[in-house]
Amino acid sequence: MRLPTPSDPYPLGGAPLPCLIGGELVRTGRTFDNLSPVNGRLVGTVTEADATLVDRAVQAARAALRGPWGRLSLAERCALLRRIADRIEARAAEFVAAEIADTGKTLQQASSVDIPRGWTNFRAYADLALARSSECFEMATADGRGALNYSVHKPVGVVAVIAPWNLPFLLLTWKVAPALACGNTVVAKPSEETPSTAALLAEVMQEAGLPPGVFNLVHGFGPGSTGEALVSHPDVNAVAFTGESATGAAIMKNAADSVKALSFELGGKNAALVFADADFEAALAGTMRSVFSNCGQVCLCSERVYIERPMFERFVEALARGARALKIGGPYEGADIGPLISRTHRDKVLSYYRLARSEHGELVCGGGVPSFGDERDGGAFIEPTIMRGLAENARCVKEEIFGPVCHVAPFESEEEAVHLANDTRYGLAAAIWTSNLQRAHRVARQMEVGIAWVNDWFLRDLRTPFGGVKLSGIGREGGAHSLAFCSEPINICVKL
Ligand code: NAD
Ligand code: 6OD
Repeated sequence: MRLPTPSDPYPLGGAPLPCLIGGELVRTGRTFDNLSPVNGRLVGTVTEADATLVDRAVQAARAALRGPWGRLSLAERCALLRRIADRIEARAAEFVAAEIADTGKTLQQASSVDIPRGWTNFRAYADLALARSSECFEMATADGRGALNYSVHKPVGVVAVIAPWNLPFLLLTWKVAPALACGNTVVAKPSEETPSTAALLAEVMQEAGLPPGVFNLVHGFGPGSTGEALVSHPDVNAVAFTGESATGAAIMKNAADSVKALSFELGGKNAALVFADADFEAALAGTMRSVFSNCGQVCLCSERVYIERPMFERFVEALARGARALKIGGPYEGADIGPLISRTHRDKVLSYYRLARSEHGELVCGGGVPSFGDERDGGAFIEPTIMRGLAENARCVKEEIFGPVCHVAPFESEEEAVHLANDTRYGLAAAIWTSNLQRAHRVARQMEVGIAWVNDWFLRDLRTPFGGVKLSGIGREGGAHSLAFCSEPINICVKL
């Protein structure tokens, strides 16, 4: 893959980013600004879709269900998905540059995780949809001739896809790909913070030859704006949403009147459990990654790190050394972590750093804002931070912060470790570090989460169930789970 350089122009410069509705690029004059979190400068302006435009997008998606798209065979649809993947890969440098422009994330993160996962999502769901089988049950009947039940998968209809800003392209395509693979049409809304890779995806959809109206893109905000209009639209059949738990609750209310199918991937307050028998270096490197990757802005990040007492002080010292050594900087500077997504989000994370002090915690390292003496001081950079000494019911230990921060605490026994990990209203992911195989299996199955990693973190096989329990979500995505959400099975019972 050719990597972009800082001198590459923003790939979508010029007119405001348009919405894509029924195959037409639409600009209305109603726009909002997209600011760079690296320096606060304007990246570009974006067309905001109001309720009228959202309605047009939904109607275009409905109409496309009855058009050529609805008549394509599964193999033809999957060939289109592969063409989309190929076009993304061919334009990878633009996608990486666009993701970086919106988020400020490091070149390494965008080019090795975010964008490759985008094209992989399309290929994976093309493979999965083609390999899917359907159920068949033979039954006995009173006349002795029997009957055959078999199921056929039909599309759900119009699927609304709403994505957050932390892994914008990865998470948007993660939901768009299975929806299209199953023959649905889509109205996608990226986060207002990160419109650019979605805008490039709209171009790619057209290049790949997707019929008009199959993929529609609306930009805008959530409450009282594009997002709310989309999820309450009566002609949207299903909503696939990733974002905050509170937003999931709001969407649920607005989707209730038309009883839409919902798939929610929500927030987390994930625990890492480091047992004293763990490989120290592997656990340390893994925990550095699980706390600080993407500047802590991954729903799976470990914000609570529990370490078995005999290893506690040594592990905390090493973790703090690692955190202090992280290079903070702009996307093209070879930094380990970039900025948070915005000044507003930084204010929220800093408020937790202050709260930790007032909750009688100690900041082992970090807690502030770095100073560069250049334009990056206008950005949203923040110091990686480790807290200790907080009570288990402190807000910093209970609430999702979504920054480069964790609280560390010791545990005395396996039972206590399990109790601490599960003592939260969230239930997304856990990371368990141990060299005791029996303990690994025993502890993992006691985790009240959707995803438990043993001796690794964020190792993904796209066929596996992905999602959370409690406040962390509804349903599972990944593999057969996404295909099931995106399809309506119809059982056909044939009397023989
Ligand atoms: P957010 O909930 O603020 O916004 C997500 C999306 O929802 C955006 O596109 C936003 O415009 C839209 N939105 C907001 N209010 C809406 C409403 N009332 N109706 C319809 N749409 C609305 O989340 P965020 O701040 O963009 O992302 C960070 C959050 O996402 C964190 O809580 C993180 O844990 C979570 N997240 C979860 C997962 C997961 O897989 N479980 C993955 C990534 C992020
Ligand atoms: O890897 C994935 O499929 C996925 N949904 C990751 C989510 C990360 C949260 O920020």
